Amino acid sequence: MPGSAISRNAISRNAMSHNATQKLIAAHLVEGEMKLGEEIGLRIDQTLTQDATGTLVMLELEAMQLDRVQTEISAQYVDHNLLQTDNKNPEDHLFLQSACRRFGLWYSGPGGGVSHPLHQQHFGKPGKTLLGSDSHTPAAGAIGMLAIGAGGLEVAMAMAGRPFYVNMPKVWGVRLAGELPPWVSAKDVILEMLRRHGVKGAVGCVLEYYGDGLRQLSVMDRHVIANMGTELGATSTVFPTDEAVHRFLARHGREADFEDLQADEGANYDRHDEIDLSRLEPLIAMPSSPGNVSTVREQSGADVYQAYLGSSANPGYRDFAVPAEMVRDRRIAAGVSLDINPTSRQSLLELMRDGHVSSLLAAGARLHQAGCNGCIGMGQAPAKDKLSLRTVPRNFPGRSGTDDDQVCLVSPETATASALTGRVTDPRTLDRPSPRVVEPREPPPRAAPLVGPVDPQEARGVELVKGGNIVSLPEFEPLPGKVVATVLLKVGDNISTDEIMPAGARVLPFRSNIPQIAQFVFGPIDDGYPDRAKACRDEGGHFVLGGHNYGQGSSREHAALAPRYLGLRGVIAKSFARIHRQNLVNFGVLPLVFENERDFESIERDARLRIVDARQQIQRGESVTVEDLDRDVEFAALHQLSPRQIDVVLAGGLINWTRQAV
Ligand code: MIC
Repeated sequence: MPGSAISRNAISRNAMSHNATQKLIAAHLVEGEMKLGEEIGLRIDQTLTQDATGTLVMLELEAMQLDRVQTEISAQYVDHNLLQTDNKNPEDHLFLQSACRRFGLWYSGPGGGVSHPLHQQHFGKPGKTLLGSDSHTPAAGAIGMLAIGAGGLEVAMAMAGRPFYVNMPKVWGVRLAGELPPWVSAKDVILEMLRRHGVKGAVGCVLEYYGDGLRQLSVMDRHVIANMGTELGATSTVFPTDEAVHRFLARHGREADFEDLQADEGANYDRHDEIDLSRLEPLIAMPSSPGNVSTVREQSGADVYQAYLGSSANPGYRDFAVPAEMVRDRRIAAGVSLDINPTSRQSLLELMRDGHVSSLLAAGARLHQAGCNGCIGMGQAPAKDKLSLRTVPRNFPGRSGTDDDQVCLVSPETATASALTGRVTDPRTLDRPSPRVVEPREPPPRAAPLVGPVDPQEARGVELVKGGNIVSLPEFEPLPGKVVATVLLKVGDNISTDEIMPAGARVLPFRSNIPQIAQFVFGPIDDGYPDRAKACRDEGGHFVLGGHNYGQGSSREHAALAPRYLGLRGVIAKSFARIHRQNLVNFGVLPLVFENERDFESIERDARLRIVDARQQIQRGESVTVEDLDRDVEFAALHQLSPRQIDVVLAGGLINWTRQAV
């Protein structure tokens, strides 16, 4: 296994002053140099998988013939596929449970709660690296971890003890000053970042927060901010550690895991920003992008159909307790659905103990089970064209499960104020003071614990329990010498993985069945795509042309794997989101960037494109010549692949490459 000790590189850099992110990177660097934009290999201490991506990860571990995970901690959570409308989801749960026993993982079953807050509470450790098959994994940066989201295959590799590869990020220092005014909370801080910088503002960056403003933010407030750094395209988010982190760990009985993590005196950042918290006001991301932010003040008045609390983006005690105090002894407006999605079984017990659940229910709220639920369209879909105000991290078109949905992202305060009045309401206009909620200091109530790994001897005898919906991974051939393929689809900027590979209660149960889930690829954009793709699969396959930030959003590798299964050979885009681009590489799809963006306009759908000597061209240099056979012209595209990524694409993907490397 390539180096498990800190490399010499890292040590020599220790002589310089580092920010907190650079310290985390230096302590885990096993390959490459910490030079901006260059590929580095990091040792991964912990992994997190959730069920919607974890079933593939377990199939990948099986394909890799892994005996046992090599990480310090690997944990699997069941939090997405909770609706059991037929055999599929329950069979996934049984499969995951058996895989945890077989490979040595911790297991949290359905009803246990949402992966990110649970992981932080049970295993999060300052100074450690965490790789998760979920793009919101960076939430653990709240306690000084370097936590990164990635495709399942890379997480599987990390479980096998391999390094995780990423380009050395810019570190973007964000100084927080002042104190949040009443009715303004952590969600408004990250919405302010999205208002300023948009959904691709932090691509290639780690956001590092510092400054006096941190004093007022609890660990769970920081979790909100770190979770949604992903919506800015950031590789991760890091907070230094302090008394708040110490208190958090002590409360969960893990005081000994505290580690001091601070930027050195005089450490530099590659980019700078500053937020005066005292000047913030309640913000709202309007449909259908987290970057479409305006003030609640400007949007107030419109009728609200649904207010939704919970998800990995607002999972803290205060995110439910403040709303509970706001509605205490009141009724929500007639006709509004106030949906409560508890974070975990334990947090539900805690909110019950303190009378918050009864206050919410008495006001007219609906209580759902602990988990991700409607955040990924697993229930609670809103009516068409009706406003749904949610504390979730994303509002991409159709993600709620409803076509033409109108989902807005807001703080718990704004969601609750709007539930009370029935209209989009700035909570500052309510005629009452903002409730003061004190985070509990005592240890959380006892709830069923996570199931720990079984001993290696017993593990070897465990059979994987594979129901009929668990289908082994398709095999892919290496990149051919000559690529001739049809342009099947042209899409615009910021296409999310929710549009490429939709989620929702109808589609999610097929996450462990690639041939079936492939029928839904690009459904929200062009439902004829799967059939057209199949029709040309044996004639060289197809290309997709994309705008900027192609593949933003989720880490779901299905958004690369299922189109590849349908014959996708390459995506030529103006730019890519980090995780999706790597997922394309992992499944042998060529990610190319237009050298001249004008070429995007001139290529017609259904055009035949040819890359002669494709293998040699990508090995020779950055630029690849693509011929448009219909117009008899050629244009240049850049592959921007590292030498390792070139080998992976040539091999037809990471699994083939790993087999070759053995
Ligand atoms: C999401 O918010 O889209 C998810 C659910 O967290 C996904 C994971 C998935 O698609 O299963 C993510 O962001 O990675």
